[in-house]
Amino acid sequence: MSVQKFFGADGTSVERVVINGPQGSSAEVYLYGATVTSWKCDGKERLFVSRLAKLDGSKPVRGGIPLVFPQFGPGALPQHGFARTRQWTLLGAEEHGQGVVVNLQLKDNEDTRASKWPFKFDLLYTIDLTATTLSTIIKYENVDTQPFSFTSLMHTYLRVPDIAGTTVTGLKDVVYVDKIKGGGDLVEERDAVTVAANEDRVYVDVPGIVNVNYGSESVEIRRFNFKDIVLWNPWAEKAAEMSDFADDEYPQMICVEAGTVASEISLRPGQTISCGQILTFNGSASHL
Ligand code: TA6
Repeated sequence: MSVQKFFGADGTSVERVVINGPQGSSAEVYLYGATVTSWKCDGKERLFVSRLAKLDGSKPVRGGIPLVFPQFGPGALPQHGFARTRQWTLLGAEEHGQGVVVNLQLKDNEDTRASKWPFKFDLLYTIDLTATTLSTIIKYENVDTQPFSFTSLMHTYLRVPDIAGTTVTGLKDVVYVDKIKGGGDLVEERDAVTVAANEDRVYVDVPGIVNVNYGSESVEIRRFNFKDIVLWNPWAEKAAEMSDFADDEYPQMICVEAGTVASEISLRPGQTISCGQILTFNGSASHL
């Protein structure tokens, strides 16, 4: 088990770290946006990153786990907020009995304080890799003198062998908002949700564990203090509109994103909350 640092062109600042965990597991994190860009376990890559993704800090990474904070979607700030386009600080890394943990930090700076969300904050991001799990938890702290509210999400791009053979379970009877069809609240009727077109849905207050299943394998998404799940696939039409996403890639990915976006998280000065997810790869898919 180890953690390797890779430096940027200037040779002094860390650009990304590679975490080598037990049983051949590994993960890669770019300090730009604290974006996890790779998670390998059981010998395969489990996250999707477009082959056209920008990894030079010129725009958010098209793939992996971009972090959405303090605003989900469009709004007063740029789409999905500023956390995914900021340089985070590597605080350190350490091994523990089952794996390796890496800590990163983002604090407000002159730019964020000049933005439409000018509050003082401190985010501590803990990424923990074990043989079959990747845990990503953020501790949000209000270091301002004012209360503040925000929405946040882990915009996870999962790699799948084929979207046609992929299902998402754990969403039955959950209220959702269809951002494409518009209209009011709907209720999911399917045990196993399939994707066969451009989908963009916000499932609200999802009670339990969600699984993404393909063949005999699955990735379990266990949320921690996050209420909602966003499900997205651009399909052909939206893929064609994105310069950092190749037209033929949409069948190999599905975004199943843990967050609190249908309501806001509010923190008083000095208050903190920890939210995140634990992704578990399951080779036997015994839950199906
Ligand atoms: O999370 C789904 C979503 O909000 C979609 O509406 C789509 O815009 C996607 O995120 C990608 O957003 P981006 O700003 O990364 O192009």
